[in-house]
Amino acid sequence: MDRIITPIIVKLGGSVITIKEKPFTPNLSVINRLAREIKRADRKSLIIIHGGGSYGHPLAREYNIIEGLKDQRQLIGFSKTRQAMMVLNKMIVDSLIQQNIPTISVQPSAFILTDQGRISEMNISFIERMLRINLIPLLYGDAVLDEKIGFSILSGDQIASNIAIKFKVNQIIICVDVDGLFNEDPKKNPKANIIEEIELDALKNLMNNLSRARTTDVTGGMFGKIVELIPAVESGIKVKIINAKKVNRLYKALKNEKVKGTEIKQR
Ligand code: IP8
Repeated sequence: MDRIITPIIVKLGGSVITIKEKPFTPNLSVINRLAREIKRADRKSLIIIHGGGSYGHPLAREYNIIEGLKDQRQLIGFSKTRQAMMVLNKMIVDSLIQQNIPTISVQPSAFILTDQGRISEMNISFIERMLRINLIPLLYGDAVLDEKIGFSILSGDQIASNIAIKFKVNQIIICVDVDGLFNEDPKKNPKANIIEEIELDALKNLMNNLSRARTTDVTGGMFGKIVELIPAVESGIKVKIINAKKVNRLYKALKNEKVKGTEIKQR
């Protein structure tokens, strides 16, 4: 069997692929454009992971899935959250297949188990086999079974970080709806500057400025993202945060061309 080419991981944030303020509303024009950019970039070895956006998060919040099973009434919420993610996932697979990208949807809740929200079991051999024959695995943040608390929410960022470490990837591209990390909260201070490059130590200091409160994500928005990505950066993986709502940024990042955004490096 062929040797595996080191993949790049692309995380498509929920704020990019859905309209965050409108429950269950996909941003189809963006999804389709991103599929075209991925096609044009023509990378053979790629793992794509998407977030929950206005599909997974409202239900996860309504039924408090992240805190685990405390009340039987949450069960239907667990089902609905998983189902909503599959509905969103289908639109993204359809769009990628439309571009002739050989995408295979991989349901995280069917092969990943958590222990109080942290990945405890994950069999990546299927993903590895897909990569060996140039299939593109597509995963997503999901409602998953949990060893201790029954179930929980697993963010796409935690999946991205874990898989990146397991496959020793060189780079994770994080697609969000802002231009990158800023030295201050740009929503509070419009004069805030974008940080083009940051090392891990400086990032840890900056973490205090990343607002936790305003987010609609049960998994913590930008703050939660960074926390999840730190282990990947610590193991030498480059993380690039870009605004994928802007045309061609994902394409350029995939082609390793210079693109506006924030690059997080170990040192
Ligand atoms: O948007 C969360 O994934 P994320 C998925 O990557 C659900 O944090 C089900 C809310």
